[in-house]
Amino acid sequence: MKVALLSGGVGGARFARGLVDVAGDANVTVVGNVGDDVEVLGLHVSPDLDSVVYTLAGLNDEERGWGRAGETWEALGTVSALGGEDWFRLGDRDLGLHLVRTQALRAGEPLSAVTARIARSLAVETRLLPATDDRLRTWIETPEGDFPFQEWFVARGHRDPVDAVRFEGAEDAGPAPGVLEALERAEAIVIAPSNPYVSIWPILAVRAIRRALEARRVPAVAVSPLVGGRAVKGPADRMLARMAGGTTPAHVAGCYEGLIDALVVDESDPAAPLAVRAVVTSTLMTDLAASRRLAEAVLGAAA
Ligand code: FO1
Repeated sequence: MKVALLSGGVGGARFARGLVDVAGDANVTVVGNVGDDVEVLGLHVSPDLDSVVYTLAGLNDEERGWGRAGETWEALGTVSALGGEDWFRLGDRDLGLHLVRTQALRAGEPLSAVTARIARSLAVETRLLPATDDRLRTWIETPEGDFPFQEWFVARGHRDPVDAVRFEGAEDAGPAPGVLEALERAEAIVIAPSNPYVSIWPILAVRAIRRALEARRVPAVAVSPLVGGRAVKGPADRMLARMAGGTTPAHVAGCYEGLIDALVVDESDPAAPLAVRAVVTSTLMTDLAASRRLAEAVLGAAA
């Protein structure tokens, strides 16, 4: 079955690995979030694309969740010693990728092209596309002020409660080459167990992508990022509580109104009826086998 997967970083990457294992590389296109891209030390970092590519290449750090396994921090140590920008931690191995990407972008190569090249070089055969090649940045609105995503997430430890999110540049952003074709050709559209507000909404903020989902002729299935009403990692539960009014599957489904036909929810979450079909299974991806089982349940829900 041909699948288009909308994905954020860590949770999405884990799910992508299981999905690719079940459906095969040739059948999966991952459309990744770029709203949390950031320029650090003059380098363009695309954390969510990198989480997917590192995970599919088997190079990711499982424990930290982001970046590469076996990482060292010598360059960052020098940056700190020189009083440089060290709030966003770039490891030595990771830095190499950012150097290559930044140089390519400066030379005029679109993000989609350099992403494909990096994936190929790391022997990743799954198609990975940024949602857009245009500049699109997530901003977080809080009682303490508005912050660019990574400033809120990393520098401020995502502690400020979130009143709203907005996506700078989304109005003028077009889908990256291949994104609409992947959505049109897909036999199922899947939304990964990622934070709806800051991982999936930035993708849907590209108007043509949202329209493609609204006009779909194939099933669209989202996976809830909650287990027992709590986010496995990150601030999704606090954001849902404050912005949607609760942390049940219904609140997650509400984030994708008109865009999905089924929501895959964890067995520990309340089984109240939803506006879309609920598919109950274990969603915790503790290892590859668990990610595979979840992917099978999702494909089953789309069949
Ligand atoms: N997350 C942190 O909490 N602290 C960091 O210093 C940090 C650095 C970093 C560097 C490269 C990269 O690809 C990701 C990095 N992340 C870091 C993770 C990232 O901020 C978030 O996980 C995603 O943006 C949310 O999806």
